[in-house]
Amino acid sequence: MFIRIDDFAAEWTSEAEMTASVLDVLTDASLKQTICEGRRTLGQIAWHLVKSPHYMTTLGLEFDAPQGGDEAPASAALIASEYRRISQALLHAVRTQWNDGTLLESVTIQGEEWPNGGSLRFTLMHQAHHRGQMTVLMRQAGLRLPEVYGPTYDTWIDKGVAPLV
Ligand code: NI
Repeated sequence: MFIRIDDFAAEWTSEAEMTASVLDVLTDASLKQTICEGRRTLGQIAWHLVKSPHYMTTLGLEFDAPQGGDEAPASAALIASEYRRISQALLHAVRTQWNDGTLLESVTIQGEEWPNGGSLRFTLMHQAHHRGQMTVLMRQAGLRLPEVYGPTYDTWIDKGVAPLV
């Protein structure tokens, strides 16, 4: 969990940039790529990443929800721009409405005590989890992936290095 706002801010800023770089590669057509028949699409997972930071308002933070409803938009550009807005809104809310002491305060969520600093950590891990799901679907949709935590197959090739198996 986070015990300092500055630590969260640094990590969120870096992770949000990675997420935005992944969302920027999406095309409208690729949003229809599915995990398997009848299950979530790439567009739905991307939209889940845009909507989920707003769950933090249940812990007392106040900021605007993303535009649009529960249904994933058909526009990849809209998903990416709404993500940038919501990720900055979350950070701004944490910086201006909470302090280091608030991170130690707990909220009961479904019968469990969650310190706010733990909820912020969960939000980051949850985002990384779904971002990883997205990159697999994006490859299956024929998109070229950006580097997230290291080189991709394509960037190894660009460097003249045999990709790791
Ligand atoms: Ni989720």
